[in-house]
Amino acid sequence: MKRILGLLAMLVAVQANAGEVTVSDAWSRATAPGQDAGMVQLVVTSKQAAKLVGVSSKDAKTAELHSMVHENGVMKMRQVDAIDLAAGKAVDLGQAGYHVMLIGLKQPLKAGEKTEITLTVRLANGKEEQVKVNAEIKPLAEPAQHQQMKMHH
Ligand SMILES: [Cu+2]
Repeated sequence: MKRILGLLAMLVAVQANAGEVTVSDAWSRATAPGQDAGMVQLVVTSKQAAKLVGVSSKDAKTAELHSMVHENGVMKMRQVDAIDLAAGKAVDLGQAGYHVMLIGLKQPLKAGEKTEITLTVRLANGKEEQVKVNAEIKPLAEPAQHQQMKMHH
């Protein structure tokens, strides 16, 4: 009995320490020669209502949260301060019209490698949580996506 209680206590402890925020399906694209910016897409889920409020990267000078909208037939990207995360809902940044932008890459993104970013999430209870994410780098984008990158910079 004591052993079972001990195990239960351990389980509870692990759950209490587990993050409120999980990230999956993080990926980016390999960069074309001369391209010094990249986009990262990912799916983020927070157990409690939260906001994604920041992002950083060791592989780039700057990392920003961006929205992407069609305006008069032109795709435009803008930096946003925060992205809402409803409690328990998996938010696919790409589907929601967002992405993480890496600006001033220190080295090219190569297919098959990974790039690490750190997300900052502000929870409804006021606490902030940092989540490290390894984004898988996929092979180079199709021409249409190159155009988007050029418009941005
Ligand atoms: Cu962007």
